[in-house]
This record gives sequence, C-alpha cells and structure tokens, in this order.
Amino acid sequence: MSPAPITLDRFILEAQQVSPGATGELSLLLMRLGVAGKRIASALSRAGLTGTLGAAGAQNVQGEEQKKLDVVANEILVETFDYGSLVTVVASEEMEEPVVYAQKETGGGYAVLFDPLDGSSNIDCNGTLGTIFSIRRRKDGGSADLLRSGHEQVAAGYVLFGPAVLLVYTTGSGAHLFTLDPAIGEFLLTRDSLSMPERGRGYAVNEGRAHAWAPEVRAFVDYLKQDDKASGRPYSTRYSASLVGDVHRFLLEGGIYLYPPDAPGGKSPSGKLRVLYECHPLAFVVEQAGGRASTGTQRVLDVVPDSLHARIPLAIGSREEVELFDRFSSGRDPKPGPRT
Ligand code: FBP
Repeated sequence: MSPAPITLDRFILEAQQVSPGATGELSLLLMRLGVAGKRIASALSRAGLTGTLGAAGAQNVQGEEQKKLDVVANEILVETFDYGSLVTVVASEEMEEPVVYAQKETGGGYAVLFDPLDGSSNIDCNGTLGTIFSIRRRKDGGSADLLRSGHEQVAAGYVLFGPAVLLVYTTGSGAHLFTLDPAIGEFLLTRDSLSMPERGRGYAVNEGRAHAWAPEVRAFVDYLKQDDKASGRPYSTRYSASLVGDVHRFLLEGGIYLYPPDAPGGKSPSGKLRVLYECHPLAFVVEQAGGRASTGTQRVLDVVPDSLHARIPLAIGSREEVELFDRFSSGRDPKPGPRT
C-alpha cells in the first residue's frame, strides 16, 4: 500500500502541532487560501466558456487596464477572508484602498495582502498566471498595519496556474510545494523544504525595455549573454511575462528574474513591481529556499514601503546571480573570485 498522500490541510495541521503557541488561526487562513486558489483555477479554466476573458472596462489604481478575471479573482479573495473574524484588513493590487472588514472590533488577528492575478498580459492568451499572497499580524487594524518590512510577514506564497495548479508557501520554516490533484480536488505535497540551486543557467527580463535601463543593468544582462563556457555562460533567456511563473522556474532550476528601474529620468524610476503583494512575499519564499531578493542596493525584505502600492526594482533568484547583480549595480568589479 503506497503511503497516504499528504494533503495541504494535513501538512498545515502537523506544522501547527509543532509550533509553540500556535492558535490555529494562521492554519485556517492558509487552508482558505488553498480553497481560494482552487476557485480561481476553476474560473480561469472556464473563462473562455463563461465570457470572462477580456477587459473589464476599467483601470486599476496602477493605471492598468483591468481584466474581467482580475476582478473575479479579487472578489474571490476578498470573500475568502470576510467571515470568522480571522482577518481585519485585506489589500490588493486591484483595490486603491484596503478593505477593513466589519469584524474589526471582534478581533481578527491578521492582515492579508494579495496580487489576485499576476501576469495580467497572459490572461487572454492562456499563458501562465499566478496569485501572490502575504500574511501579517494585525497591529492597529488600519492601513498602517501594512506599511512594514518584509520581515514582519508570518506567511507568504503563491498559487501558479499552468499545466498544473501548484501552491508554494512558507511560514518561515522552509518553502513547500503542493500540486492540485484535479481528481480529488486537493493540493497534495509534492516537495517540502525546497532548496534553490546556488546558481542557474537562465535569466528573465523584458529586454524590450533595455533602452530605458541604466548602464550597470545593461552591463549585467550583457555579461550573462557573453559566450564563456568556463563561467557557465551564455545564459538562456526565460521570460514568460509572469513573475510567479519565472520565479517558480528559478526556484527549481536556479537563475534570476529581473525587473530593473529605468535610468534616472525614465518613466519607471522605481521599476514596476509592487513591494507589499509582489516583492515581499516572493522574497520570503525564495529566501526560505536559499535564494536572494534585492533591489540592487537593498535586501527586499528590509524595504519599508511608504505607500500601499509602492514599487521597487527587483532582482530575485539564485544567490550567485543576485549577488552578482548587486555587484554590477554598485559598479563594483563583477568578477571577484573564481566562478565554477
Ligand atoms: P501584474 O501583476 O499587473 O500582472 O504585473 C506584474 C507583471 O505582469 C509580472 O508578472 C511580469 O513579469 C511583468 O509584470 C511583465 O511586465 P512587462 O509587460 O513590462 O514585461
């Protein structure tokens, strides 16, 4: 008899049993995220049949065209926490202001932030998509609860919608991978305590924006593309227009995802990606797997944003590549020491 599959709920409960002082609230939250992931997966897989592809006819706070599925995924997540007094406030890429639930007075020890559908440009062409989430302990219950460093996350992760639906999360004791078994509708553990390779062979960046980059960034990307077998170059480009999809690849294979800032005077001096519901949660997961996440000058988890939708440059992936990017970014000689 093969061993019983380890469901997400079982894995969470067993982790709770060995966590001193655990109340079970965080466990419930993580289980709900599993359910929300399944509901979003179902909506995505039937979107072409239910008329939910295409634009919603409005712009979000980022000034981006909102897709119908952005709205559907956002609603599913807002509903997911709107009962049981676990969560006080939620914030989303798709909402200008946080939603403070009516249950504020009765407790609700947590705040949850999410990017309901990452990789929006992939929505209508059946490309890879993801949902990114970050969980923090509540403080005063207001938006100030949210503007804190990435170290204050108690849990984070993502659901990846690709050929398979995957869920990866961390609570600070390693990063764990679950695969949705459509036959039973359960996320089953497929890899626990993921360990990211120290270095990789792939890089992901929108080179169509190279004209806007600072010379150091261009030099770094050019360096990866140089033909030098001894140092494992050239790297292969692996950009899917889905941050979650690319980061997940590098979590397994090694490599680096980059969304750099534009050079001073450029349209996006802080890059594109949002601190609280894209960069912080993925940095937590990647660091738990032995990788790194940097702005080029600062560890992403150290960043304290000054607004809910603040953006930062992001270099995330294997330790060697991210440290190399930091060296290029600070103009230091990128080639100290041997590279195997
Ligand atoms: P969304 O959350 O709005 O999708 O933005 C994030 C993202 O789509 C990433 O998933 C992706 O890597 C990047 O933006 C693509 O940006 P660009 O189109 O500039 O390459």
